[in-house]
Amino acid sequence: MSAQYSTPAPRSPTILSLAQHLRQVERERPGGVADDLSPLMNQLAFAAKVLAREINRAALAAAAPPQSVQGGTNSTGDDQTRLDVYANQVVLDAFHRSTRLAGLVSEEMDELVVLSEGDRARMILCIDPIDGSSNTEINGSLGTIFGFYRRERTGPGDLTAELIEGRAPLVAAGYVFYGSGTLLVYSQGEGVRSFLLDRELGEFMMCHPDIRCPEEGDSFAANTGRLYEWHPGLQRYIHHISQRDPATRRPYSLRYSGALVADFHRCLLRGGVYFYPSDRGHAEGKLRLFYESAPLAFLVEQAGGKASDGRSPILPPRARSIHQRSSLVIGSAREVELIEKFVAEAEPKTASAWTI
Ligand code: FBP
Repeated sequence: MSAQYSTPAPRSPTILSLAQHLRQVERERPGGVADDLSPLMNQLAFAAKVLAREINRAALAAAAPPQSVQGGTNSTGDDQTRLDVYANQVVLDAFHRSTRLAGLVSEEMDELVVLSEGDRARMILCIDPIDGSSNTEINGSLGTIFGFYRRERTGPGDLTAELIEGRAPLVAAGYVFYGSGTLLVYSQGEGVRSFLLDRELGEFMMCHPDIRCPEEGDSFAANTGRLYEWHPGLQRYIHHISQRDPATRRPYSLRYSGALVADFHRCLLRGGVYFYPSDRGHAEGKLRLFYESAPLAFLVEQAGGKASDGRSPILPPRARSIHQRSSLVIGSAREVELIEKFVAEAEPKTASAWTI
């Protein structure tokens, strides 16, 4: 006798792929950002799958010198690894037939590349194809960081000027974290979600439907090797969080992986703070506004956290060039505020003395 199957009551699906989620948002918000974003996010997810496969074997490739560093130096003076160059090409290939993308800015390319002047090309993608490049050869965590900036109109125009003058606001952002699993975390302005790459299905599957960043934390991520080149307020902050006081969760633990994406992901899920201030080697900070600091600031604010340059909010990005650097303090709201308080209290009377 065959099994009797009763008709189950309709309920929201627990198994949801990224593609299904994007279609769902399109249906819920027709005619908005989602229409442009869905095909672009699917193309980005495809590029991430290709990179995840390559990154899986990056340590092996790097074991055969001199292949590892073949890239030379990028426009912001950083070494380019073979993987940086390869990843940049994967991203270009993934979007080169896109009718929705007007232009692309990458850490690995000097200038913005115009892709389409068509009447549906409203978005500009700013991307760091490989974040944490120094981890490539040691099988460490790596990431990809991206932001979609939406133009006021379509058609020919000076896209670089539109970005720098703030005429193309950030409307969606995220990162891919190549760690023990491959996670894609993103927001299009209605909360933060994560999707885990199921290699058997070849699909990004919903993992966290609504990520909230804890208000407080007990860990920090920073390259303390540069402590004595930092703003005095930051030096006093490190002293403060190193004192024992269980009531205020001190001493904090240091968790620094060499990859912003990995350290930020920990702060986003567990609470804590990541910061990269200016130092002797990086007068304006190290991280680039349009494809590192601003996209992560968009995400953390969507999740209830905060992001600043130690004094003022990162968003909206204020820049003179597409590769503009900024100091970054990001993570749990209370922890970012604590750093801002130490900086403000230590500001020398003559404001020009220290950059943060
Ligand atoms: P890349 O995008 O060139 O990798 O630079 C960013 C980054 O690697 C971050 O991921 C990381 O947090 C930081 O720089 C590490 O810098 P440092 O080695 O100076 O601590």
